Amino acid sequence: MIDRVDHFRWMVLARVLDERLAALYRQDHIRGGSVFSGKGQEAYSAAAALSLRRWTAEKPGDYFAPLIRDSAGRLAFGEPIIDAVRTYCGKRTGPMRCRDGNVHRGNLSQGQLPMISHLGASIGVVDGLLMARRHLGTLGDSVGIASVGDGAMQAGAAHEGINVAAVERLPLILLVADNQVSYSTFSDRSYACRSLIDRAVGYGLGAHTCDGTDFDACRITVETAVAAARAGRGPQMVLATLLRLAGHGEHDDNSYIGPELRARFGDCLPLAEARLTGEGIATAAFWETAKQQVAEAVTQALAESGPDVASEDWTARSQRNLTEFRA
Ligand SMILES: Cc1ncc(C[n+]2csc(CCOP(=O)(O)OP(=O)(O)O)c2C)c(N)n1
Repeated sequence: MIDRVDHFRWMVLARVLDERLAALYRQDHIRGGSVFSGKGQEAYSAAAALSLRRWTAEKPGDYFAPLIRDSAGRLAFGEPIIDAVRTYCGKRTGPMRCRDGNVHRGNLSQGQLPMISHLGASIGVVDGLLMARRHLGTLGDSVGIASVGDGAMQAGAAHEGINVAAVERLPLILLVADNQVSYSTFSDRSYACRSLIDRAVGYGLGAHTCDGTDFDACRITVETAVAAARAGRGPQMVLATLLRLAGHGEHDDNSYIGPELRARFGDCLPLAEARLTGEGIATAAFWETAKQQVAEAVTQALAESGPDVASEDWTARSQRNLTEFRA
């Protein structure tokens, strides 16, 4: 079972990191495109990653295909803070060594997929990894999470990926965050069914829903879905309902989100903090530690250099030992 205070700790770290990255964007330190915030989605994202098994030297673990709102999940699944800062700031020491910017980073050897597209393409990639491991006889009870938004659920790639997972009974958890808006298109212009969870029946997926602003509900729901997939009960869909609390990216001021929508949804972080504080659990130290960890990563990354275009050989990351670039 996930420790709920630990869950909160990852939420805080993600919020602090996202806010610092947004500040770096405004200070013109970002080289890899825009900055994308997971503000409001930390509870759901961290719950997902904490339900997964990390990889060890001896044993492969689960897969996590995060999206642009998944800072919390990335961190909770083991991504070093500095990997995010180095990638966003275009440092050759970053995990993608400047071949990819901002959110297009990952580490396959840790089961964390580099994001290829926000619009559903990662579902088929997780399917493929799970099928490959099944064919090799190394899948065991591993599972994979593919994270998507309400907009991505309308894309053809998502349909194909979900259908294959269902037909092959893959241990996939389709993690859907309906945050009411895809870029600036509201959900009522994205789909006409009552709720996206209705689609689970049509595809043949297990169905789970939660209030994405309630960190306890997120944790319990995602853990249940992951346990079902791990136990061989086929692919599971989880739908969290919440509101995107930032712009699509930092270039977008989010002004099209009206007061009614804002009034309908809370922010998972203060809600979780109030609950913990009410139970006598002190939270201030989590903020202090997170700010210090993020500040250290930013100071280090900003002091590092970008790629030397003339000397880089641009071979794939998998073919080179990263440590030589960090020396
Ligand atoms: C094929 C394609 N079309 C359009 C885009 C631009 N785009 C990126 S994210 C996005 C909206 C995604 O919305 P949603 O899936 O709801 O996720 P959210 O951003 O709300 O987390 C769009 C239109 C893209 N990346 N790829």
